[in-house]
Amino acid sequence: MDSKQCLQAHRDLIEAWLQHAFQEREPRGNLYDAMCYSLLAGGKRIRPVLLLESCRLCGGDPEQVLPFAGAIEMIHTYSLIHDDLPCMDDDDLRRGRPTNHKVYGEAMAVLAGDSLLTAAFEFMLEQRTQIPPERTLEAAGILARAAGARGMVGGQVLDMDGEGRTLGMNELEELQRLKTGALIQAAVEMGCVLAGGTVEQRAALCRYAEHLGLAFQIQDDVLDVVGKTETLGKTVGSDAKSEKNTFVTLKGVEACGELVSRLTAEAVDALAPFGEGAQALCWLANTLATREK
Ligand code: GRG
Repeated sequence: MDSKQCLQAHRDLIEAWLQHAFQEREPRGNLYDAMCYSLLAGGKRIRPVLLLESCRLCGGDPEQVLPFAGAIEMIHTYSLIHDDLPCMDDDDLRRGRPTNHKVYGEAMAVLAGDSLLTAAFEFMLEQRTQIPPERTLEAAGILARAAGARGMVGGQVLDMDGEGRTLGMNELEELQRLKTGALIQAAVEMGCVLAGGTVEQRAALCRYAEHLGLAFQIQDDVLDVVGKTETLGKTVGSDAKSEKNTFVTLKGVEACGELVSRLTAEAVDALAPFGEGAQALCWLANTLATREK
């Protein structure tokens, strides 16, 4: 199996697991529909794939850790639902479809996000797998920390605080390290911990994720600008959202491209201790760096 096939197999596993996650439903109005509307809307599934592949790389069985991979995608999805709300980014479209609140209303979108966040912990702690309890607890702790005030939510707050003023490169990196990077790093750490990986393996995966997370966000900023320029014929900085602090507003598209290449090379270097085994993670880093959406 080559790298692409290996990661596609992980993606198929997580898609199938997510499809069945909320099959048993209590009568709760359209809460479950709202949750599944966003969860099953066909995202790239980068975080669960990172978790499953890190687990495999450290000697674990990806199928055994599916509830953890599903949990991280649920938390990612909740963050997108809440981020799209009128009180935050006020977006109408996500993954090519109307945003959750446009379909189900604001109150239900808040609740769908809340339920996905709590369901994540329910699935991880249910213990239906063969994973030893101490590894389960450690993995759940990693995710809790990465998702909350010391991670993703904290990054969102720094982002809000930075609105209306120009952030420096260090401030922007710190913000993105939390907002986007924390979940990406949690994914690889959880995979390693669940597989019973070594301290050295965990450190190497963390270095990989740190560089990958930053490269991913910078590329996202570039695609945002390039997409807008191409579809609307607008120039950078010509609408309200372009006024946000991004790597492109700070450095320009060209410098961002160079930064993404450098960070991707560093992510790949970090995996040297794994040798040939890390091919799929290297392929993923290079693919994300050159992605067009
Ligand atoms: C509102 C609690 C709360 C947190 C918001 C992560 C976040 C913090 C907001 C999401 C908005 C955003 C543009 C974040 C930057 C990270 C990013 C590029 C998210 C999109 O992730 P992908 O590309 O999305 O993995 P898909 O759709 O493929 O899953």
